[in-house]
Amino acid sequence: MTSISRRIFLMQSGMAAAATLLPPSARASNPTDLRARLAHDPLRPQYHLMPAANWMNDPNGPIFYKGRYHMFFQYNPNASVWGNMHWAHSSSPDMIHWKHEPVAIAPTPNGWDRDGVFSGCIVLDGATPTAIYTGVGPTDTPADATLKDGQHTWREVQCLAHSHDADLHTWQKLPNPIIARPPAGLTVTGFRDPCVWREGNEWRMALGSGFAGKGGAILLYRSLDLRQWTYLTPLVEGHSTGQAGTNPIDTGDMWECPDFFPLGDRHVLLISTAGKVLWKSGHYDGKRFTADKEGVVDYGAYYAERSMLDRDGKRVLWGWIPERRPEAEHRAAGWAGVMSLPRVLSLAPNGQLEMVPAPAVEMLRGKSASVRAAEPDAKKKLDALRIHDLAAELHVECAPDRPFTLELMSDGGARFAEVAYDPATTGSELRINNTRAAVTVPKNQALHLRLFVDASVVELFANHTTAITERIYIAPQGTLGISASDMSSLRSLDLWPIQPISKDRLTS
Ligand code: DQQ
Repeated sequence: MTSISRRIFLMQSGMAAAATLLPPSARASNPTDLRARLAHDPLRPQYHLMPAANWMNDPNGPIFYKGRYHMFFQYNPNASVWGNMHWAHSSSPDMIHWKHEPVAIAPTPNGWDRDGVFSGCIVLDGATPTAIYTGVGPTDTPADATLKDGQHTWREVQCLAHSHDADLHTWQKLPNPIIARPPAGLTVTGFRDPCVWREGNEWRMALGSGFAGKGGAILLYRSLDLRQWTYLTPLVEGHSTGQAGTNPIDTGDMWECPDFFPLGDRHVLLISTAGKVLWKSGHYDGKRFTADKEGVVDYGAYYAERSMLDRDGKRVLWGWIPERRPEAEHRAAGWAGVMSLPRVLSLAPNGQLEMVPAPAVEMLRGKSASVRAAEPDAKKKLDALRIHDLAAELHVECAPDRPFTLELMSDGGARFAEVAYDPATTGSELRINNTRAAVTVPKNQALHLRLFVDASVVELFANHTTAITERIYIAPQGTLGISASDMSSLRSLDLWPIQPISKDRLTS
């Protein structure tokens, strides 16, 4: 029995879907033990989406459809390391509480995606949900290779699958790719991760790519029917980073996971390269995108972004939170990768990308505790605050013109996280542990920090413009306390316990 048919068999035979997500080593020995270990692993987040076990990476094709949110993501059903990519599927009424659904799209043996169902998007073709993704497979000739990263040599093609069931459980693939090779005459550094949108009576596709020796690029295609595609032009091109390296992702010469959409009176392009998600805002004339402002979406562990419109038409961004510990450790742990919290995007009048955690996250808050600096017993109140079970949200407002440090310490006095702000360190004013970011506080405003602690994941937001996602592999005994370096810089602090989204750490 192949691993795919074994999974289908297990699901049909009535076993819980989550149980089928366990690594083979555990299935062979004692699945209950591994399930219990995963359910009690204090490093596993409790209110971020993640599979019950094994490896996940990029969000794929998030969509609000028939009253539910559907999230698909890169998933290895066999191990907690990258490889054998499938599209896993989870659904939610609110973008916060998730239910794991059966794996949506698996590689077809001997098919164009036999070596991996890579990232992509979902659009509605009339009323039909249609997934457009990159399939990878072996090359027939060396000229077919579009992915060469020093470890793999693969041919990448763009594939289409559609679904006709309301729950998006079953997907039918077209037998052949919709785009089988890069445009003639271009030597590309990669050819993947389609982002498709409707434009007038046509479809458009932005595809992640780059030109050898010249830098990252996004290729623009058009189609009338999602099946026949014509290459138009590079939507936008970068510059060579000049860095040497065998993997064009590491050198920044390949742009992965493009996401392109109108926002405010402009267009925004998001790309992933060299371990970071970058944003560009500017103007699109139907063929070329000219950016005049750019920045970093998240300075920490955050990659392979993908956005969608929520039920109210707001632009919501998702990203993959990768591990930051050695592979041997996450292989042994039996899980790797977490989905970020949803973030609502907007554009400031000057073209700056702004980002806040989706208001829906607030539904998880428990009873708040607050400290106002003006209160005489502020320090005493701060000392009494406790974060239980590494699941909390903090709001901190502090003076913009003075250095300030906030520490989260275990009862035993060990440091879990240090958040520091120093307006004098231009370009890296904000820091959490060893990760730094730029934050500029506008005149007459305070510095506002929002911190989401969820086991080994901490998402930090500053003034709508800056984010750092940090991984912290410390599981303190007991609670965490909070201390501030300078009570006169601290204007206020609010703390909420955050409720887990599932009774164990496995999600339903
Ligand atoms: N992950 C996918 C690719 C994409 C990369 C493969 C980005 O489609 O380029 O798992 O993390």
